[in-house]
Amino acid sequence: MVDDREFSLSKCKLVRYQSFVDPRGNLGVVEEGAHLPFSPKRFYFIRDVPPEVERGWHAHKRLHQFIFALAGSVELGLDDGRETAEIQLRDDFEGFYMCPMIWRVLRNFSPGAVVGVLASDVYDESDYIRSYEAFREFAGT
Ligand code: T46
Repeated sequence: MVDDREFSLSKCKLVRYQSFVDPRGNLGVVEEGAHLPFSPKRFYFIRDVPPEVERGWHAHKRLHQFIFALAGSVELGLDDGRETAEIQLRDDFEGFYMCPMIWRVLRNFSPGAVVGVLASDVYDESDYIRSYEAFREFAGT
């Protein structure tokens, strides 16, 4: 069981990251310290999601992540075992810092959406909690 006061939705936040927009196009910057409260060790992205498909349906025990729409938009359904929230991310230089122990569902990917994720650690299946009941038990809620 983890200390649920340590990781809750109140610890997550929308973060506006740096942008440089000029006639040549747009350049976005996500940097440790300035925008991320963790050191990223991994980047992955999700694209070509068919309409109506939902991804996620899990939580992480220890992983911190920063999720942002590189193109299009996506909705995040979030649950810390006590509270729920819905957040829409768009390709507007704003991403979502997600602390550990948040159950998440990604849904309503817009056509052509590309979702980028910076993660605090390398891939580790044992960090996933893929059953909601187990998540609530682990969270002690
Ligand atoms: C998350 C949401 C936002 C790897 O082998 N390495 C990786 O780094 C990742 C992220 C995935 N995989 C494999 C594991 C599965 O066989 O790729 C396959 C699809 O992963 P998953 O079903 O977990 O995908 P999503 O979109 O449901 O979840 C992903 C991340 O796994 C998860 O950490 O928070 O995106």
